[in-house]
Amino acid sequence: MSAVFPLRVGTPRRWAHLFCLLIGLSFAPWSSATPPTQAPHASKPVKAKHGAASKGGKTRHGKASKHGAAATDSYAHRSEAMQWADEAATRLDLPAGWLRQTIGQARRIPLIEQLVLPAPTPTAKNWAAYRSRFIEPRRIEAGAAFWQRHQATLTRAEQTYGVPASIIVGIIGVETLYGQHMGNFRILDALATLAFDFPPAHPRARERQAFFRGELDHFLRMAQRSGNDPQSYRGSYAGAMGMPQFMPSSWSHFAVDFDGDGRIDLFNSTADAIGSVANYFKAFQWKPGLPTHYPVQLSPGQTDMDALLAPDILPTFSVESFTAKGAQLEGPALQHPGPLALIELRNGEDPPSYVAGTENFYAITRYNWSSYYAMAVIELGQAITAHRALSLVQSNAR
Ligand SMILES: [Ca+2]
Repeated sequence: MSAVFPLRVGTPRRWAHLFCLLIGLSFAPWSSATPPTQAPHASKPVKAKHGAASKGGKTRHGKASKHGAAATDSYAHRSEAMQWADEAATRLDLPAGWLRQTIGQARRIPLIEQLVLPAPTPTAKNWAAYRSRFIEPRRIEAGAAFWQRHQATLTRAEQTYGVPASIIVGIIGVETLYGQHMGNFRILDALATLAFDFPPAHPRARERQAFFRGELDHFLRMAQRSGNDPQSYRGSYAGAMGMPQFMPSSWSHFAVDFDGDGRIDLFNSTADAIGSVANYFKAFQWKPGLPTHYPVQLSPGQTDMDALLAPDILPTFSVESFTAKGAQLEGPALQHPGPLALIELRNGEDPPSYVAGTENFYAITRYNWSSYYAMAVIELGQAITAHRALSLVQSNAR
């Protein structure tokens, strides 16, 4: 799985573009009209977004099709793609005829080539604005209903993997609004486009193209193994799939059959989605019982901000060194056993927000490499927990 790669602060939507240029990630995960999709990834960060499919597009031939592809954009007509298919059949030990046929069915989607490029004009980071997109009544209510409906499965996941229900519910809520927005691009088209036609204008085009060729490998293997039609899979423009928006490599490495029906289905089995999210965090060193973060007070002029922010979000400081640098903690935080990071969340023109992030905060950023994303997941989970408690009080009062 991914090498530890400490980030500066997170990267809400278009801001992510500039940030990605700096640190070598490729995608801006968020669109203003839609929830962020990210993708748990096996070796490189990938962020995707939902709803981009609705933008549609026209082909260069002037004939519009759903995602801007025309029949002539089929990879059946591309000799290098078919050559890749022949090599992949040997490398992956898959039937050559099946693989040639599958790649021949893939279509190049020009819209996706645009979507992976960094935004020309980055926007100022704003946690308050970002937060308001996810900590919202309809998502909280949908999350409470999801929790209620799948309470036994969530409890079993917590017992099995040590990951609290609130985090799992927060992830699936931020990712796809509990399965309501799983993306509508054909995964085969998306991965083929990014594997064979990754835009050279991207600052890390070569590396990203190699990454997507690896994801296409994983996708082909899982589709062939499942017996499903590879064209039937749909998801984000970057190839993220199902309720938790797993990339194919994450599906291969971390997805689990949590309803025991003998197969893994992150599209239709909520239990498989819940178990897979929990298993992902267990794999990324989630520590059962450890808080994700604590409040922190910073005194102007008395805090060594440069030193505290230098490690980015990687938990580095003991409580003693954290407080010695002027970051004030209180209550349980003073007994925190592990390392801490100073998490800075910018608020546009207003002063930034800060928390002391633990190793579990960091674990959430392994799902999507953004502290804004992690904080939204945590706060959505907290808001749903509070909503459930209030509902319980109200029902007891009746
Ligand atoms: Ca299953």
